Amino acid sequence: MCGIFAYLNFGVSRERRYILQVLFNGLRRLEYRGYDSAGISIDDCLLSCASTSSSSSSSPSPLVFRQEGNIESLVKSVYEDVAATELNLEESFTVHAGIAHTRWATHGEPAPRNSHPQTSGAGNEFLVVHNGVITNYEVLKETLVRHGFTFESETDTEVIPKFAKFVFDKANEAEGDQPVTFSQVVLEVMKYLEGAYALIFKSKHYPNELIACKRGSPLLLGVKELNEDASNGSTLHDSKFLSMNGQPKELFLSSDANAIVEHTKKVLVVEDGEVLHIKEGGVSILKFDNAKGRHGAARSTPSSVQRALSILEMEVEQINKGNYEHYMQKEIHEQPESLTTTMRGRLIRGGSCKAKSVLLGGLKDHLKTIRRSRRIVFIGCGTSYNAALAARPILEELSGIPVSMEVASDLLDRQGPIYREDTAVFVSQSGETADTLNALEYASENGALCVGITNTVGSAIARHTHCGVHINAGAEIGVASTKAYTSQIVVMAMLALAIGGDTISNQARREAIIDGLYDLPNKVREVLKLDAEMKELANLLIAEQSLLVFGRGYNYATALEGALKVKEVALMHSEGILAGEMKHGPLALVDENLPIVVIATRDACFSKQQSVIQQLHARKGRLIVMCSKGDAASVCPGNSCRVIEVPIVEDCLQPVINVVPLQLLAYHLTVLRGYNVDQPRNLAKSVTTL
Ligand code: UD2
Ligand code: GLU
Ligand code: MG
Repeated sequence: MCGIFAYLNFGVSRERRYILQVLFNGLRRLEYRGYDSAGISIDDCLLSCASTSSSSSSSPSPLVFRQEGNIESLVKSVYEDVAATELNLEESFTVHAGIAHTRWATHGEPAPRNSHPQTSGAGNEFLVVHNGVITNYEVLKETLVRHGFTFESETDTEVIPKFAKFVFDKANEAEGDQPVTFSQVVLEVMKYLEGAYALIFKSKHYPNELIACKRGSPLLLGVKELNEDASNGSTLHDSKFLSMNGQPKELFLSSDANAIVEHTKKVLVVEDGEVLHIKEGGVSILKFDNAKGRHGAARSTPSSVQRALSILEMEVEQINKGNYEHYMQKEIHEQPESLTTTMRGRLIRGGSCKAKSVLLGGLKDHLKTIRRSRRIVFIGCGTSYNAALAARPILEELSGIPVSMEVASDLLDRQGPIYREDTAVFVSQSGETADTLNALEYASENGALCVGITNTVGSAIARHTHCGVHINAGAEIGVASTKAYTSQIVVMAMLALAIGGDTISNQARREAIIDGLYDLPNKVREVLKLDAEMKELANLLIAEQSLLVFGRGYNYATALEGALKVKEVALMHSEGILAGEMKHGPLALVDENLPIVVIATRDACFSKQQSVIQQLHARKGRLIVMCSKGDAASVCPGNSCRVIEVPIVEDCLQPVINVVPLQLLAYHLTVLRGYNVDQPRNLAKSVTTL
């Protein structure tokens, strides 16, 4: 998810122009991660405080610049603003702390007020850039509102700088005490934050200092000592700030090594729970002792830790797309993480007298209406349609409500009937798909309850539906959807659990699915190990004209989606075929040349698929069988076919696992055939035209 970056120069004179360039460049290096807005903060130093005077009366005020859209539009607006004020680009700072952010909205639409840095209010006493999600922001916000704070954004992040100001003001009210330090303020704030985050704090009260901390989201510190000979070792120690003797240095913080490696290879990978305090050119690291209770007394006295710097094994040339060559490859491999984010805060563990359950905040007030509807209609295009198809069986099973499927354009072509008693579910990664949007308008006019499932907060579908669920898969850049597909299926499985309610009769089934969801990221990690095997298979198929994929039941969707991936990126004809339809046409195509993938993992359709394999084999079909681990011998007649063994999961979640080898196959086929993986010929990421 998005990125953060900070640049602090100490003991070395840097012009404002240079500082801006370093910050913008840092953001450009993070661009590949996907984002929808960006922002920075630098100091508005009056000439009088350009020296190191630390009296707060002459301390610099942080300035904030934020823009929706790409980094270049931020850059342009910053230079325009600077030109319109008295800020001098040539002004030099011997010490300065700047912070920067690219945002992928999770809370509140992309807009300048929702971009980061988020602020404590007028005067920017505390500023924060944040990657991740604060899950308990609502309660914190209520508390702060009670204490007179007013909020300007819809972000979860805004509670953090405001809470910091609250803590700071409280500490200063207590007379006679030592002045509170920046790290004390942040440590207190951190005690109350739940969720996942990487944070950097900047404050008017602590000029030229920065605090960085994290839980869950990645964060690195890069250290560039400008006088290497004089520095004695590279160990960071609490009481002794790194180079208290005032060695000149430049420090960089980033969510990604990409933005650091061009400056220095000496890094410290920040660990969960650690708080880095950068002050006077030194870095101290404090850490909560996790062994103690979350709110226990012991936790309130963090201990200092000593950490050694490591050397990045990365070259500047390597720095686009992280360690991956293509976005599609990166997105396939980050599915364990994207699925975790999709489920975060939505699975309820239950307890001794409470069943495990699912909480979809965006739907909870509408569940009764949905349960009363006469039918549920899934509406989507392409991959999103396939994801809905994968989820349809479990939704029918748990809700008992008939579920029908509509390709958005076809529904509109037919002006198919939609009624007030219908629940229409619109599925779209971008939330801007033109056909799906038109179908939404149509269904809405016909009085149906309209539910959105989208990856994009603030998108047209999110805004125009009555309610919905954000899949929170993070930005997807490759045109061929991969991680959004698996997150969509998971959201719709959770939707089935939420609508199904908890009757005694389906309790065991529900609990098994919830357990399966918890374990799903691990199982995806396991299936990703097939990467090399899929590359080998791609090598065998490189010159083929066509590939058929047979599936049924839960995995009919997998067959369609696997074939769609091969078609759209590898530019090879490929068709997903409902295995039950085999004898009504497709069997005529079978010969010893045409490669056929048959999905035959364990579920209620397994024996039928075994029979399909037998029949294809009898016609000398060139078979590639996907089966559950351990089934290779039983699915492959006379060892005559190639086998892809995948981990077994709860049947309704199996499509999430089974699609992964096909995504990998499509990816490798594309690379080996020499085509553009991320921008396939003639295709666009969001289809916003009809
Ligand atoms: C919300 C927060 C989430 C977390 C959680 C804590 C947002 C965007 N999400 O997540 O980050 O703090 O609360 O409980 O602030 N919606 C539509 N159409 C769509 C998608 C969503 O109308 O296509 C609505 C939905 O009904 C809800 C809102 O948008 O009112 C947020 O949806 P969500 O899925 O992000 O909601 P939730 O509770 O998981
Ligand atoms: N949850 C925060 C927001 O929506 C941060 C999102 C991010 O990681 O960019 O503003
Ligand atoms: Mg698509």
